[in-house]
Amino acid sequence: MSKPAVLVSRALFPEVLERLRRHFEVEDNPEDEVLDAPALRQRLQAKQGLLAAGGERISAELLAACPALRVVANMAVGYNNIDVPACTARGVLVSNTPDVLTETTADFGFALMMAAARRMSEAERYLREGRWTKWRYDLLTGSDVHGATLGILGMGRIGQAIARRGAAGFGMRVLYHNRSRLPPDTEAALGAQYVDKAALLAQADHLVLVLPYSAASHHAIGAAELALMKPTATLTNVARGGIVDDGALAAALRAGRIAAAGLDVFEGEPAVHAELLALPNVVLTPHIASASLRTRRAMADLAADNLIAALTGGVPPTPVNPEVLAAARA
Ligand code: 8YV
Repeated sequence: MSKPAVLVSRALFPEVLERLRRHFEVEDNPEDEVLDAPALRQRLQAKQGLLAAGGERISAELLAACPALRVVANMAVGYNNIDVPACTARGVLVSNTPDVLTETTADFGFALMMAAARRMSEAERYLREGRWTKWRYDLLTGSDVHGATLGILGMGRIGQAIARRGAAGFGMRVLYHNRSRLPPDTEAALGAQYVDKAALLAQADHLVLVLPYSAASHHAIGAAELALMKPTATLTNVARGGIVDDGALAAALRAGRIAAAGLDVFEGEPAVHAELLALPNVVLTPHIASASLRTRRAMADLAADNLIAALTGGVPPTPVNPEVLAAARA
C-alpha cells in the first residue's frame, strides 16, 4: 500500500522530517519559503495531511480546492489561522500543540513584562550608543515588578503559569479576567482573584494578555481600554496580534497614557506598526515566546504525532475538533 502524501509547509527539524518520512510521502520546504494562498493550494493537491507552522490561512475556499486533505496538524497552540468549523464540516481533523509550550511561553511573557517595566531594551540601546557617561539618581528608572499588581487577561494554561510566577516568585497580587471564572480551589491555589475587565484595567500595574484571538477578542485592548489603565502601567502581549489595536497603543505610549509595553505579536506581523518601531518605551520581539529549542522540538514532535496518528488509524493526542474522529468511527 502506498504511503499517504503530506505537506510540511515550512522548514522543520530534520529528525522530525525523518520520522514523518517513515509513514508518509513527504513534500517539505527546505528553502523555508513562506507559502501564499495559491502556493499552498498548489502544494496541497493530492495531499492527505498538512503540518502547518501556524501562520498559514486554512480557509473554507482552500479546503474546497484540496479535497484529498484529511488532517491539518498546526504546530502552535493557537489555531485562529484555521477555519475550524469549515474543517469539521468537511471531516478534516485539526490538531494543535497545547501544554508543551505553556511554561516556556510563560517564562517569556514574564521576561517581556519585566523588560518593559525595567526598561531593559531602552537601557541597552543607551549603553550601546555610548550615552552612558556617568551615574545619575534617576537614570532609566522604571517600575517594580515584585509586590506590584499583576493583571492577566485570559486565564488558560499560559495565563495560570504566569500567575504562578507572579504570586510565588515575586509576591505579586494577581488579578485576572477571563470568559469563564476558574473554580474556587484553582483560584486559591494560584492566589488569583477574578475581577471584571474594567477593574482589571484600572488596577493592574502590569497587564499581560494571554487570550486566544477570535472575532470577540479583536481589539480587546484599544483606546478606550488603554484610557482606563494607570499612567504608570505596562502592557505585555504574548497572545496574538489583533487583540491590541497597535495604532491606539502607539498613541497611548507616545502620550504617556501608559508607561511601557512589551510586544511579541503584532497586527499584520511580520510587519510592525511604524510608530511602535519609533518609540523608546516598547520592547519588541519577533513572535518568539515559545522559542526555546526544547519546546520548539516538542511542538514539532507533537504536531507529527497528531499527523501520524490521524492518518494511520491511531488516536491523535491533541485534536481541536475530535468530533471528526467520532464521526469517522461511527
Ligand atoms: C507559534 C504561537 O510559534 O503556539 C502558538 O500559538 O503563537 C507560537 O508558539 C506560532 O504560532 C507559529 O506560527
